[in-house]
Amino acid sequence: MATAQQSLASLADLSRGVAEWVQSVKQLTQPDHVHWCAGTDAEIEQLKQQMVARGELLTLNEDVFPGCLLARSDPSDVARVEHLTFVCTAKPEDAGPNNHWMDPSEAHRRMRNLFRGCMKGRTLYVVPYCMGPIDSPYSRCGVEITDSPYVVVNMALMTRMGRPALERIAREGTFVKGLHSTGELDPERRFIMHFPEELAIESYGSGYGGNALLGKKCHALRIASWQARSEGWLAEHMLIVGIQNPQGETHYIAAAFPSACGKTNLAMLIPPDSMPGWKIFTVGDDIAWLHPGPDGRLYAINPEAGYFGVVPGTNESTNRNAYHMIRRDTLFTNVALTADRQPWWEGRVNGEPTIDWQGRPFDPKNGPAAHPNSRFTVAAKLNPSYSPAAEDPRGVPISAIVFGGRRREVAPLVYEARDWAHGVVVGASVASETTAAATGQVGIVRRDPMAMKPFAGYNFGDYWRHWLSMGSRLSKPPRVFHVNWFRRDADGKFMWPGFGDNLRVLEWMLKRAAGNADATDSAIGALPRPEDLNLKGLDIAPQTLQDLLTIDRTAWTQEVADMREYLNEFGARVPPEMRAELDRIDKRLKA
Ligand code: SAT
Ligand code: MN
Repeated sequence: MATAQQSLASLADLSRGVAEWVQSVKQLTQPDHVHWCAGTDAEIEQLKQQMVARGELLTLNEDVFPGCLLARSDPSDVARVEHLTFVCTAKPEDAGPNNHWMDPSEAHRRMRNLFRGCMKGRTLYVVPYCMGPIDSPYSRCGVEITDSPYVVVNMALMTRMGRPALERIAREGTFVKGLHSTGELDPERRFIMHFPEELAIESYGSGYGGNALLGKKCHALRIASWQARSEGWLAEHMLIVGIQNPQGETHYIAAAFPSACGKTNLAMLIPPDSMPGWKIFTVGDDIAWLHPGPDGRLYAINPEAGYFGVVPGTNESTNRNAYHMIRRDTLFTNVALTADRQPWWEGRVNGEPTIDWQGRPFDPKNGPAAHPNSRFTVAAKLNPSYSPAAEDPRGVPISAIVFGGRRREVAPLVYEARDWAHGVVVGASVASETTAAATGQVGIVRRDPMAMKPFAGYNFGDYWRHWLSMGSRLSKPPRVFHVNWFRRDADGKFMWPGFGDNLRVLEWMLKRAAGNADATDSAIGALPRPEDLNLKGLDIAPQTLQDLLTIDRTAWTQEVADMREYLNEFGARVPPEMRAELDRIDKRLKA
């Protein structure tokens, strides 16, 4: 205890700004104890053991899943809550129609009422963290105050957490303030508030990932996107992956897809047997911070240090890397259990569930055994395809940016934007079927520009303008592509095999970027012809491939009209260049 107290005192001494803020939060929330997280393995181990002793974490089969634990959330608290997530800027139009807005003083007043006395009987944890390599000029720090040890354990996996982060904060004198309490887990008393002008986040009433691990979506996307706009960079919902060809050259791609649309799988892709010599290196699976580099290229860092991935569907053939990675030292949330206490999920292939995600005897009448948004939290370093470049403070140079959504129709397998400005319109027109990652109906197609609909911390009109302006800061901008792995045929079957075979599409992109792959020019951009793709060893009917690579003029004319209408929601803030791009596409569709 004495050493814990000493370490507490010396950590607090590191940053007066943090200590003062902790003091004021302590007065408001009235915890029984305060614990400053140093971020050591021993500290996290002890925390886990306390949670196991209290029944808040369950141990799993140590022979098969060593070091793994299971958390079960409240059944009403299993996903992000977009309807309860607010961006609180002084002017409502700065948050834009893409966000829910609340006046900052009203939001603070409400949150103060919720936080008042909420930590009585609990421990207040001070969690200093760094988003990005600790020595990167692109990294940014924050401090999360939380009363959830589950959040602490997750933050220790997902960020560079503890003393080094606090030391950096002391040096820089600035940090993002995130205040979180699980409260009563009452959906009626749940809010996720962002104050970008104050670099502050207040979250109450949920313990779920994106609502509660404030370094992730709240800081690294909503607050960071706001900062990035004023500082000349981009904070994006993108995986970063290095692709090494058989000649030994590695090129990096950043790709934006909505939640639960396969970012983790693409980031850890296993090349098909028919593509020997190809290797994949994962830099990140969810978030990219992108900066213009000294050579006029765009450089990316992954602000995170771990993965918070969707479990169902993970198996030896869909994602072998992830399947092996989550065999040890992994925190599972809301999966089912087998009779011998192994975690189980739909699509695991092996084993049978006996206990469902809510701890009840499994009965198919109650729905799936694992929650469709059940998650694994695991350190990125355990990924067999983890790239050492993820630690490079300069980041990695990006050759191609890829946008994609989950769409049964309209969008072809892949197409390439004409130039950067067209690429911005391609990104802005991403549409996707909703998934279990957010509360609400699943399978509804909605616009999700740059896969940032739930995460852009400011008005999309201004965001697109910022994206356009980034083009002029880059003498060698990445090529921009759009993909759709989820096209279905008339029988509802997926037309493209996806997973490892997506590498064939990535290969074409990299060849385009290097100037040595062909394509046909279409109204919406450049499409590969079947012969432009590496199809060796791929079992696909020629007609299916043809259909995947053809655009339907009528459907696309409608798509452009829909897009125009969508842009109108943002009124005068939409850069005129975007409407001009749509006019150009329209004209070509009609020609
Ligand atoms: O809940 S998270 O936002 O962390 C995961 C996701 O929805 O992408
Ligand atoms: Mn995500």
